[in-house]
Amino acid sequence: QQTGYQAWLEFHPVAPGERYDQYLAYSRIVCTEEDEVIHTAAQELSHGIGKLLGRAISVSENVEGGAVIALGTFGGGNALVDRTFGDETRSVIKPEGFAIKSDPASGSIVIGASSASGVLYGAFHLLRLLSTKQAVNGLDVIENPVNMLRMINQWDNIDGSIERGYAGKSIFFDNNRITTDLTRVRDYARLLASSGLNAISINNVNVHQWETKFLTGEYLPEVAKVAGVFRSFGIKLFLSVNYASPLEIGGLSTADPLDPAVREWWRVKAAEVYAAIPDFGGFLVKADSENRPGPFTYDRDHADGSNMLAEALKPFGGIVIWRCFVYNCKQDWRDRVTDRARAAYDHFKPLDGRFMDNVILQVKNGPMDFQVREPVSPLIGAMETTNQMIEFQITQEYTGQQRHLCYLVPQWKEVLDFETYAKGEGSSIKRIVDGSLHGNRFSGFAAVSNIGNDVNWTGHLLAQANLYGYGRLAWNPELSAEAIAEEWIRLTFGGDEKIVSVVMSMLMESWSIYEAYTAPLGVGWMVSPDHHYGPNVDGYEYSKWGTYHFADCHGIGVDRTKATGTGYAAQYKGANYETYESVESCPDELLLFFHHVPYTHVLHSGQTVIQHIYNTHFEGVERAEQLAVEWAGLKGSVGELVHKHVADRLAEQAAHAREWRDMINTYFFRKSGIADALGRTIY
Ligand code: GCW
Repeated sequence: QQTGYQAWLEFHPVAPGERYDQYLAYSRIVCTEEDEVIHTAAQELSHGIGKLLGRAISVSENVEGGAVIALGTFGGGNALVDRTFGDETRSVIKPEGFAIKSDPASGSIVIGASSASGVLYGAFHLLRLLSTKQAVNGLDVIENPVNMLRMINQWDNIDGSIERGYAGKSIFFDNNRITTDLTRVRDYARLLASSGLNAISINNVNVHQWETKFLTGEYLPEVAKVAGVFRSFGIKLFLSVNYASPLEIGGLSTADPLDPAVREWWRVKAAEVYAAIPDFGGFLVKADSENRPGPFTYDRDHADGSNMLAEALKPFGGIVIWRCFVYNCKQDWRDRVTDRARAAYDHFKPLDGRFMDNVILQVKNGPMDFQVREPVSPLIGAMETTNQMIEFQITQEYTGQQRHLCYLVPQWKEVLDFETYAKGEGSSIKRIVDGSLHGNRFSGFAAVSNIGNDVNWTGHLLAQANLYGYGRLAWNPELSAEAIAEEWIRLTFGGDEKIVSVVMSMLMESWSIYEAYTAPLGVGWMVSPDHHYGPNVDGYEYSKWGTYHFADCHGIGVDRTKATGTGYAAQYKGANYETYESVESCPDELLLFFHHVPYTHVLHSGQTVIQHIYNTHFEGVERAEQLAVEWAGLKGSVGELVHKHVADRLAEQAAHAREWRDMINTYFFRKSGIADALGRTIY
């Protein structure tokens, strides 16, 4: 039962009449270079086209004769590539970019790039055109990735569990060993490369005892094998490392970043890692965060800590990716001054200018933690001389855990398009994380993966759209959420227009539906503690995690204004600060993130806060039920097993949405004593 295993690389056969004859014209794939990644590209073309046409297409070195698909690097020896692309094209292709052009003389399609990975991305691009049945005569494509680092973070543990994983166990680790059969890892590498990604860290940022040993001879040879699999798809391997490694595996008595013995230990360690993996990417570090060790223990700061690692990696071209998810996770709920939302900015902004140029700060998209709705992190863009990358969460920790449908690309798009005013107008988040605004040496995207060893990778089949969409967006943040969804649907389900339109509307509505029946108006949390699935309005209200809504009988929300609150709003620049500071101009969807207001406060929508809560929760459930109805209409159009699988998830979602609705509505009815204007049932 391989349902969904091929994901967007299913290559549904092209029917005669659907350009079958046009595609059939290409007699072979011409590849003349001896390079692992280019060979991968040729094999992928041969495999994909073979499946599309239902007949084998061979790979050959013979450039002459007939219409072919040729691929290679500029000046790499493939005569068709060299003949097709002149200096003008070559000069606009960046290291991982590619060009695809039809050669009118021979009728061939030629893929050219300046690097082997560019060739691979070009091959996957062509396959995407073919699988979505597009015309491929007269092609003239030029593509360059907008972001340099396009990375996936696994939160996988050596025992096979996955922190915040909702799709089975790890494909990398099992029973305290690195998996020896790497077939599935290879299939994952294909999925990642075909969506445009180029980097992966394979272990959880919470690095526990056994994973700390990945840096030792006990595990390095196995890690190197995994790196080898990813290498053939142009993907660089990184490891999450434990800041206290010198203590835990080095026999030192300190991990103080300014201690010469500690620095020396990391230098030697880096050399060992590079001896095993010459193209190793670098270290990903969660330090002084949620009880993980870090430089604070030694009264040092995050610049000291990250620079020490950067110095060790520098001779080998490695980088340090240092996470900014640093806050007080032992807060007293009675403390009304400390505000978790402020923490990343308060910790890191003063350090601007102190980081080595091979350090990148990885900042979560919002100031809290991947809630269904948060403002954009004010730290992104606020450090002019520091490399930054953004972190998204593909795994749906707070957005339905892949039991509910929540297509996250629209949320990410909103974040990327957000105007920060970091350097005046034109300072959107996407221009900061692509490195262009501040002229950074390194920058890009990272995201927490949503895959596990479930047959369909992501638990909910439709959650594959988030993984695919993340890769496509990292390649080009200008792509629309709809365009990405349409590609994904066509690649996954084939070209049936009814499927395209139904699934498209389901995906595009899903984030707003999930938001409607869960935590209202940007307030967040209200989930069951620890596992974070399902409603619990006060679950985090009297906890140590800095996650409060302050609902009482009069009103709700967190006053984060400068005038009367925690001052968080003042971390934003220019018009953003003014917009959020004022209760009049603050957008409805973020009102309770920035302000504490009475239940009778009237929103821009014209509704009171309490009536908004009731309305969205009743409507949210109806809309969730509607998703199931829409999907039911596809019975017979999609495979039976897939249909049942998704139908089951949607039924569970609708039932669970009712639970959310009734708990939230009842809670606020009891707190406020205000009845629903429409007299619907509240308990
Ligand atoms: O979202 C929280 C999660 C933790 C996670 C942490 C982080 C890996 O609940 O499970 O730890 O964020 O991002 O470090």
